[in-house]
Amino acid sequence: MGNTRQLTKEQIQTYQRDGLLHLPDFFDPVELEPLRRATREDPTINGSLYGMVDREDEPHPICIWTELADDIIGMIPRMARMIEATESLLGEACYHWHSKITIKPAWSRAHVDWHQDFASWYDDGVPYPNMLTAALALEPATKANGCTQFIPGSHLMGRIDHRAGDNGFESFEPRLEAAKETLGVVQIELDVGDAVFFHCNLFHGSGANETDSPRPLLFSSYNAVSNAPIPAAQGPNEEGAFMNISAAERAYVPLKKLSDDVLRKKLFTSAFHDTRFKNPLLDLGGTFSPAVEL
Ligand SMILES: O=C(O)CCC(=O)C(=O)O
Ligand SMILES: [Fe+2]
Repeated sequence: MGNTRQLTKEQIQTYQRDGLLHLPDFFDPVELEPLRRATREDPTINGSLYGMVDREDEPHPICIWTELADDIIGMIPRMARMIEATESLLGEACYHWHSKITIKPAWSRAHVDWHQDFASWYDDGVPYPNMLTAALALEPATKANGCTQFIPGSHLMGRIDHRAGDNGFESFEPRLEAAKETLGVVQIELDVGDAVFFHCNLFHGSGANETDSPRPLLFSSYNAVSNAPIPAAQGPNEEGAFMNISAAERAYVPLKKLSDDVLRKKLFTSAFHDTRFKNPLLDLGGTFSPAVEL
């Protein structure tokens, strides 16, 4: 069974215009049920969650991995529909960059502050903003539980410097506010199995969870094969450094595509027990808080 979900020309044009493409029913909830159940039973994801702190110091739990094991979370990023949709949008072959599960706990005030993912990937030495992320819902993501929000079209603003320059001047906030004003914010609600693919320069973030159940999302990020990092161009990458991700893990490694029926056929070893998650270097400072218990 090959890819059951080829993107149309119109969908590719939508992604190019908006920097995002919402794909309802990208996975059948039946395929995701074992991962959904495992995440409900062990919301610590095998004790691998760390808090990414927002501006108010509230920890937003995430776990991150680069190597793809034969468990469900190592197989999903290799499935034909994921890779082929990504390659249609990037316009060339892709490789896996990293994947994450972010869990917004019940009644959590933690935000994911507005950001562009390419801000940190640029500091990994990546030359072109030809990268994207696919977000996949393991439980419904709603306005009430803090679904991810986006500023459609903001990827066309390019990468916006989020650090003050030599003269102490920083234009991130005014540019972000102008983008919100002129382009508007969309909150993308997702049902189980729905996906949203988004460009690495698209502004996004998410708000509080005002419900009594957690909001887990699986994010898989990909780079174009021709766009592997330039080692000499690496900068001070907060995310990569804190999460202890090496240059070798960012380099191009061929991605072996799996058939689209691996979840239906239950060909996985476990839900997430074979993945080697990254552990943050907590001594580097305040971006991550220690392991989060849910
Ligand atoms: O969990 C979310 O809503 C967004 C997470 C995100 O954008 C990130 O981890 O880069
Ligand atoms: Fe992000």
